[in-house]
Amino acid sequence: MRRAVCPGSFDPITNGHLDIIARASKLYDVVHVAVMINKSKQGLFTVDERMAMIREVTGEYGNVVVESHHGLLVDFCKERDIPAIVKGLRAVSDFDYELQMAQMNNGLSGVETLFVPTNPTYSFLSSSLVKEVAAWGGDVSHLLPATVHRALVQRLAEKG
Ligand code: COD
Repeated sequence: MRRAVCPGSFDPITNGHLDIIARASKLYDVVHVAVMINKSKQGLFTVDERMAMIREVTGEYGNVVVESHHGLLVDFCKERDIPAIVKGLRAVSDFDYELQMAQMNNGLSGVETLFVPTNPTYSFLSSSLVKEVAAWGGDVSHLLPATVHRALVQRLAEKG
């Protein structure tokens, strides 16, 4: 059984994330989507809300398992016997940090990181930018799955 993990904050999941998960799901038997918990970062959505949204929008793939983890990504991998991390690369600006993490993770546990070039349609897309644009009333509906977009608009309205 070939397993891989797509890790992230997913606050919330965007079409850029989804594109990488969909492509990984064609390459591996099982893809674990790991919502990594960062207690020092207050998210717009709770971890449970993020997981529910990811489950909903990845349900059609059939081989995606959505989980959360507090701690090191390499420990998540070790506990589940996952040999590969799949990451999307948007631009050169992503590369430096992603390379550092890939090398650190490999040094810690031998886990490999595979980089998938982003779909150019989403190369500028990040959860934080989407939240910022939406908070100022910009239209981000084409950048998120419809259910996620509705949840984002509602959450921002609740927050005032
Ligand atoms: N196109 C393609 N891919 C994308 C796009 C896009 N538009 N947007 C995001 N992605 C991919 C990237 O691969 C990105 O890395 C991943 O999705 C997750 O993105 P985010 O923004 O949801 O999450 P980040 O960048 O906050 O995630 C960082 C991690 C949580 C993966 C990292 O900090 C981590 O592994 N933390 C766990 C603790 C740990 O092990 N630390 C040591 C690391 S060496």
